[in-house]
Amino acid sequence: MSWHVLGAGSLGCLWAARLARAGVPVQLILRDSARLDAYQRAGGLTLVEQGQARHYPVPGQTAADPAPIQRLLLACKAYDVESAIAAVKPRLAPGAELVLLQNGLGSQEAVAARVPQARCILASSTEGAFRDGAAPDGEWRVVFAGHGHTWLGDPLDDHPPAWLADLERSGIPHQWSPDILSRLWRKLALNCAINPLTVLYACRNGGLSEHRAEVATLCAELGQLLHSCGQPAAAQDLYADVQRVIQATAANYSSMHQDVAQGRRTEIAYLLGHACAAAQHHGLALPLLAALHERLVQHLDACGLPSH
Ligand code: NAD
Ligand code: KPL
Repeated sequence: MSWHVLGAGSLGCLWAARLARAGVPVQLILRDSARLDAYQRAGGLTLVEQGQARHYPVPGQTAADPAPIQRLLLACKAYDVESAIAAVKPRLAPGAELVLLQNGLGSQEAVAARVPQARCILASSTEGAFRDGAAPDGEWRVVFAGHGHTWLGDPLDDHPPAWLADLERSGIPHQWSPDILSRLWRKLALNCAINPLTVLYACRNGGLSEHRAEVATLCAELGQLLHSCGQPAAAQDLYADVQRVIQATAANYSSMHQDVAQGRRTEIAYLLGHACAAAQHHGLALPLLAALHERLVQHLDACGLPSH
């Protein structure tokens, strides 16, 4: 049974290349026929691992292809998933399974509401990849930059799917997680405590060690939020973990910093925006978090980037 990967970007290509090289059938779904033509001219995708580039002629198609989809990896940005899933919805086979590989929260619920007939499996990944814009075939050339792990789970059904064997065979480090929502909330809290401040202070992650008090107050508010949202495990030792991540990634720019620096849309609505909306929903006053959101919105507006 074939995998379909919708979103031939960094993570989508990283998954497609590893599935293909393990002999697992996989197809990439490109945005439109112009993108499909460009992809076919490149003859497939290239994955660069430890400086070694290898080519994988993974077949491509558009959403208009008539073949039914049984197993879909949705690997686009959180703000694109609703339109992406709408485009392939008529193709979903009965009992189709979707893997939602988005950062933050909110987009997963929106997808599940659009395709109630499908099983939605949520994923949280610490793997890192980026497209090599400098190369001539940069669109389809992905650099595997950070080895990590992917947790997968289904809040509605804790039975692991049989296709986890495909991931095993493909060398995609993963674990079935009965507490996937807790993992996604924890990652969201880490990203809210670090990423916006790195944008506003125009610094690397390590630069936040000069703003310890602000980070500590943010973590305290995020902890309150996690408790109110029924995620106490995600709140445990949050500040210590944030400090650990700041130190371990001190030389890096956060993903949000990179997005803003490169004039790309951020996933603010699914990170800080989602956190503030959840606080409001629970009638919780979190003044620092709200002020941070407001400052970030103003900053993105000033940069001419979407702020919601
Ligand atoms: P990306 O921007 O590199 O790739 C997304 C791709 O989806 C793009 O090629 C885009 O053209 C395509 N797309 C969007 N809408 C589409 C549609 N309707 N039809 C077909 N294609 C469509 O994004 P990414 O970096 O791979 O990130 C995907 C998700 O994974 C994000 O939520 C991100 O936060 C998360 N994530 C990324 C990394 C990473 O290292 N890149 C790590 C962890 C988590
Ligand atoms: O995930 C991250 C990101 O940059 O998006 C870290 C490194 C944890 C910072 O929040």
